[in-house]
Amino acid sequence: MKTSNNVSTTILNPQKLAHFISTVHENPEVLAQVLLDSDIPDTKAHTIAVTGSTAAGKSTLIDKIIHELRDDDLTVIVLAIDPTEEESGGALLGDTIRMRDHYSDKGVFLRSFGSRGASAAVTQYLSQVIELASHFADVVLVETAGAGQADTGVKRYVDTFVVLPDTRSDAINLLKAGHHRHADILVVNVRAGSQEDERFFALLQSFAQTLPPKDGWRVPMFRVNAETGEGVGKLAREGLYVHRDFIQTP
Ligand SMILES: Nc1nc2c(ncn2[C@@H]2O[C@H](COP(=O)(O)OP(=O)(O)O)[C@@H](O)[C@H]2O)c(=O)[nH]1
Ligand SMILES: [Mg+2]
Repeated sequence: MKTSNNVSTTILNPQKLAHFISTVHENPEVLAQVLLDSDIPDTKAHTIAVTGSTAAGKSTLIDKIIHELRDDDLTVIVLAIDPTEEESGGALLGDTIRMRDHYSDKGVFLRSFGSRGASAAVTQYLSQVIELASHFADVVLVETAGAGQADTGVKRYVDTFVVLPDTRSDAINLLKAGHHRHADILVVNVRAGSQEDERFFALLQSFAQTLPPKDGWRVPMFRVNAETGEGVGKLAREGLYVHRDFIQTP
C-alpha cells in the first residue's frame, strides 16, 4: 500500500472521503452504493481500535502512534468517538485537539464524532465509516469513547483491538470479564513518577501471562509513556505491525 519512500504521501482524496463520511453518517444504507464509486480503490487499510476508560491517555497515545506511522511513510485516518462533544456541524475538535501536530500533514486525516449519547461507545454508523475510510489510507485508527469494560463492540469492525486498561484497576477488575480480555494488544500508559501506574503495570504483566493464546496469537503487552512517546515506536513495530502481518498470514 505504500506509494513512495518519503513522507510526502497524501491521504487519497480527502474531500471525497469527508463528503462520503457525511453521506454515510446521514444515511448508513448508502454505503454499498458509495463504495461502487469507481474512484475508490479496493485496497484496504490496517484498521486499529484503541479503547480504554476516559483519561487513560488514548488520544495522547494516538498522537504518538501517528508520528511513528508517518515515519514509516504510512498514511493515517483517525476516527475519534468523543463522548464529551455533541455534533456541531462537523467542526468538532475534542479528542483530535491532542493530535494537532498533524493538522497540516496531508498524509493524516482526523475526524471526531459525537457519540450521541449512545450507551455503547460504538456509534451506529461507525462500522460503515471504518469500512469507507479503509479504502483511503494505509492505516485507520479508531478511538472509542471508553464507555467501560463491556465495550468490546468495536472489536468486530477492526483488525487489531488495542486496550489501555485503567491503571486504577485492581486484580478483581482484571479477573472480571472486561474489554482487556478481548485485547489483541495491551498497552499500559505509565505516567512518569506514578507509583500507582507502576504497580498496575506489574500486576498486568502477571495477568497477561495467564491469557491463553487466541488462534495462535499471544497477546503482547507494551509499556508506554503517552506524554513523551516513550515505548510507542516499539508498540508500533513489535505490536501493531506484527499483528497486522499475523492476521494477513493465511
Ligand atoms: N503526565 C502524563 N499525562 C498524561 C499521559 N497520558 C495522558 N495524559 C494526560 O491525561 C489527560 C487525558 O489524556 P487523553 O489522551 O485525552 O485521554 P483519553 O480520554 O483516554 O483520550 C490529558 O490531560 C493528558 O495530557 C502521560 O503519559 N503522562
Ligand atoms: Mg480521547
